Amino acid sequence: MGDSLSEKLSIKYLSEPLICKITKNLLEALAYSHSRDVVHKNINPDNILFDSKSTNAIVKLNNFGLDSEMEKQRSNIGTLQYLAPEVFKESYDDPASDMWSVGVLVYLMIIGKLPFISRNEEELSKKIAIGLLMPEDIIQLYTLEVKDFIKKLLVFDSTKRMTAIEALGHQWFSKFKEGDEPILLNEQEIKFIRDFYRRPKLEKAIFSFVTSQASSIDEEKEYMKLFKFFDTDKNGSISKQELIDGIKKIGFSNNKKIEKILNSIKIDEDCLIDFSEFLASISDWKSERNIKKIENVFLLCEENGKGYLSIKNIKVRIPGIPDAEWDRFFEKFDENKDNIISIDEFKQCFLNR
Ligand SMILES: [Ca+2]
Ligand SMILES: [Ca+2]
Repeated sequence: MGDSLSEKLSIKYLSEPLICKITKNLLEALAYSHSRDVVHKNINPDNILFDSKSTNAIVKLNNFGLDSEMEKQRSNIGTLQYLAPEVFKESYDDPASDMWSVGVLVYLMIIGKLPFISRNEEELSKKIAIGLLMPEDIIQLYTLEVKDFIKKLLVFDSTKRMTAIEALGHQWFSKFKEGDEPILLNEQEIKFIRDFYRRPKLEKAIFSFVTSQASSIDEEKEYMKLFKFFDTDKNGSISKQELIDGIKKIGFSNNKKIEKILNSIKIDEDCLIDFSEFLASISDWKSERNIKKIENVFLLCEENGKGYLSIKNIKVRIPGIPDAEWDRFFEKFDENKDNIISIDEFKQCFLNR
């Protein structure tokens, strides 16, 4: 079994194609239950479960129609924030009320916070009556379709809200192809990318050299989706602006931790990274599998079975780097100053993040 949506939201950042897919799954479950006059009444991230940890996980809706529970839960503002305005006053038996909750949920996944944040029912009603506001700086990073989708669900008049079937026909769902969902990024990986940019050109080159020699096809396929997600102008490299926009998109602009990481990205304006550099930046070089890769590449490049890399030998493998940079590299990683890089010294280059 995988996580609930609330667990996912607390550790990972979701991309729009993935949010779109989760929403579609959710609507299919709702369309089915609504066609049998079953209203869920309690849609919130705790009740949305994934059947596995992969990006292909199927979404399951838990805790259908708990009437007696509802009364108890109404005093709980956490749950209340997902409820449709008409539910405050009257019955819970309208499928349209579930659709409001779907709107709240999609808003939360996209924007990173609830649409109507309030301490109590009265305040919540007032905010809902004022109407929906979407922070422009965040929503502009997403498609116009998802903006429209949210607007058509968070409609005060329940009779004017999209039904589950209508929602499934919304153009948002034809925006992405199956398999478009990039894997999720977590905070650690975002830090890895930031730290990679800070490295000297030569170290970046060594990282991508090892990556291009040793990554598996499956790995490349999976990360290619993520690379394409960042490379919005599709020119085969990620610019500083594309990186920042992409991280904002997956990192929720109002997430304080991500904001801090973003602010610490200092990249030359013209700095671009290609796919193998990107793959290198995001890899967990401390993992056993990657340490194995580093060793294999080292053995591939070393001096005829002598077990080390000399300056001359390594320069041939990675051309186009000024001598001064090589000097700096040896200064930093040739710990015992014998002008050769041993396998342990080579590994330190990757392990010192
Ligand atoms: Ca680009
Ligand atoms: Ca040495």
